[in-house]
Amino acid sequence: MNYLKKLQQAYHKLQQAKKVLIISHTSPDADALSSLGAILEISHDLGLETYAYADQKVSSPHSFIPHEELITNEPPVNLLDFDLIFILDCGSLSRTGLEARIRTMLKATQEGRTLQRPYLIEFDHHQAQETYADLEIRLADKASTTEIIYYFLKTNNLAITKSLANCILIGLLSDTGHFLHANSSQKAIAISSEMLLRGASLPKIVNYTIRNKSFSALKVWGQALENMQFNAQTGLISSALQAEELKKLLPSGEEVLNPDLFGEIVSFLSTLEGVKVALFLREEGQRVKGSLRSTSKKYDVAKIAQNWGGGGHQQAAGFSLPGHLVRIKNGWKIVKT
Ligand SMILES: [Mn+2]
Repeated sequence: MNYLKKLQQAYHKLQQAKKVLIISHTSPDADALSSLGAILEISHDLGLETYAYADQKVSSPHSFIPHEELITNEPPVNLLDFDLIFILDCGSLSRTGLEARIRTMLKATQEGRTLQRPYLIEFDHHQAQETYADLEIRLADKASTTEIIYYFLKTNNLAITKSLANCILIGLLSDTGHFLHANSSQKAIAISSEMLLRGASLPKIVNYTIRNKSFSALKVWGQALENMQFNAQTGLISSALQAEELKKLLPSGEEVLNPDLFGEIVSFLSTLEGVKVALFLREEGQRVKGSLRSTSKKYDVAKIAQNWGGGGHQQAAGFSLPGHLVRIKNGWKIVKT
């Protein structure tokens, strides 16, 4: 089935539903949140009851994403209360924050212990890791999940309101690094232009996505640059921040960092001349989180991230490993705690 047919089927399922659970990935970025916002609006227009969830979502006092106030980090009580689950921009089940519960539910119906469960629809632009949804719309050549939502609206002849236009443009701008990354296709730029014609506000989005750094966040940038290492032979640039360093820069309770910050830092590292791959590591809780960028399609960082249980795109990927960081000569080592 081609993807336009699948998008029609997805809308058909949504029209039939009464109560829909909409999920995006843990520590949601702007594409994740604006995808949630868009599907929330479309569901409300159909008169559905909705529950929108993203694990570890921080509430932002300056929310600029339409309907963001309706997205919670409180997991839903019972998955079987819903007749439809929309999974957006997640890459894999492990990033939904509900992996164990969804697997248990799928197993229970497979084994006939539960007769009915919600229908699963997935919209995603990450490379495939596993197939679990009843209807999977995975388009790895699309710049953002909101680009897929644009095709969803078009194929089903749905009106693109000003707030939907803002959602689509926010996802496109943030996932293409404001049209600097290789995924800034002609189509992505054409859709963005159409969204402006439909009332999306570029200056407002740029203000929130670029001119959004706090004082402490810039201090974190400074320390990350201070710690950077470059190997001219391999073309690998790396930097890391230990929990101790982060704690010093962010006096307790002062603020929660924007989850996009570390992605922006690793993207900036990759701008050094001669870099092939950039790696940024940070300690968070009992884990080390890594972000990778590559400067050319020749170096597939999604494959590197997959080796460590993560995933992502060819030129931007991430992973998370249990352990902590130890400084060694010319770099860092991840040591099991
Ligand atoms: Mn995305």
